[in-house]
Amino acid sequence: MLAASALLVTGGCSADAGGSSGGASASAAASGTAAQVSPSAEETPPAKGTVTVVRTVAEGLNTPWGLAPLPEGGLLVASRDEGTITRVDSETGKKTELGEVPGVSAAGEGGLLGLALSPDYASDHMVYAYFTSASDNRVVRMIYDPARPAGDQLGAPDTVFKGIPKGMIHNGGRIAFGPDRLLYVGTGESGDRGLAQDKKSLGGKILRLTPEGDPAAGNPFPDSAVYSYGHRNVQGLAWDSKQRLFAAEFGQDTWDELNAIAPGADYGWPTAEGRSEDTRFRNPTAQWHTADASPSGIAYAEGSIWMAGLRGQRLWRVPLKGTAASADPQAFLEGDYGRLRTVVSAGGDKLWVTTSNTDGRGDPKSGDDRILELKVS
Ligand SMILES: [Ca+2]
Repeated sequence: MLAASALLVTGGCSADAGGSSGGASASAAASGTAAQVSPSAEETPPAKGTVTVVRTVAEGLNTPWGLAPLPEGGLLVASRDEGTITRVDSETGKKTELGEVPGVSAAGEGGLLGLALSPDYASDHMVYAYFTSASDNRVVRMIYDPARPAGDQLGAPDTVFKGIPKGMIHNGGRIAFGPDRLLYVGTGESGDRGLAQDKKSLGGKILRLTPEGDPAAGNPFPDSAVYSYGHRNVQGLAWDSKQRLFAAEFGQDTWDELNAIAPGADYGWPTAEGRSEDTRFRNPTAQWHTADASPSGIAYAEGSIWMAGLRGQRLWRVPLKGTAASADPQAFLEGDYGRLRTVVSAGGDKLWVTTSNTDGRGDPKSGDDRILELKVS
C-alpha cells in the first residue's frame, strides 16, 4: 500500500522534473502523467465559477486556525492564541472545548496552528497539532476522547516532530495527511530568509513524515524530512483529484504564490519571489500581489483550488488543468467577511471557510470569528 503510493508520487514527479520551470512545460508533463493514470481526459472546470454562502456554521471563535472535519460529523477548530481545540457541531453550531494543548506559547503569528486527523482516526482517535512552543515549532498528537467531560477530552501529547524554527512571524503551521497517508508540514523561514535555501534547516520547507514523525521513505534528500524547499511561509496544503499536491505561501511585498509541489524542487525564496527566469526554481501555478491575497489555507473542490486570503479578505478560485491554471484566478466574498484564514473541503461542492478578524490584524465585528459553509462551482 505504502510502496504503491510512493511509486505514484515519484512517478508524478519524475515527469515534472523532466520539464523546465516554465509553466507550459510543467503543465504538459503533468497532463501527460494524468492521461496515463486515467484513460479518460482530465476535465477542466469552467473558466468562471460561483460561490454561494449557504450559512454561518459557528460564531464567536477566538483566532481560529486549524480546522479538521470529523468523520462522525462536526469540526475540530484550533484557537491560535488560547491554545485550545474546540469541537463545533456542524448542524447546530454548538461548541464544546476538548481542552488546552499543553506547551503552546502564543505570540505574534505563532501559537496553536494546524490540525489534522490520523489516517487511522477511526481506530486510534488521534488528533495531530502543529504549534509554537517556548523553543520551536513542533507537531504533537493526542488521543481525543469525546466520552470524557468537556475540557478534559485530550490525552497527554506525544511529540511527533520538533525543532522547526520559530519566530514572531513566518511560523508556517499547516499540516495534512496526504493520499499516501504521510504527514505533510508547511513551515516558515521564521523571518530568517536564509533558512529557506538551507536543506539542513527545517524552516521554509514542506516536510514529509511518517505518522510517527520519521522522515518518510522515498523523501528526496537522504534521512531528511525535507520534501521541497525555497519557501517563505507555507500555510496552505491540498491535493487535487489526481493526488497532486498544491501549496500556498506568502510573498514578502510583491508576489504571493500557489505552487504545484514536486519532491526535491526549489521554489526560489529568497532569491526569487513569484515567477522568475531562473531555471533552478519552480515557477508558481498562480501569483498575486500581496494586498490581494496573503494566502493561508487552500482546499480542492470542483476542479479548482480555493485559497483563503487574509489581507486580501477574499476567497480565490484557481481552476486547474493539470498543475497549471486553466483560466485567470477569480475572487469571491471580497471584503464581505474580513480576513479569511482556513478553507477545507466539506465534501462535493461544499467548503468550510474560517474568518480571521480576531488575529490582531483584523477589525472584528459582532460574531467574529466565524465558520461559513459555502457551495461552489
Ligand atoms: Ca517561489
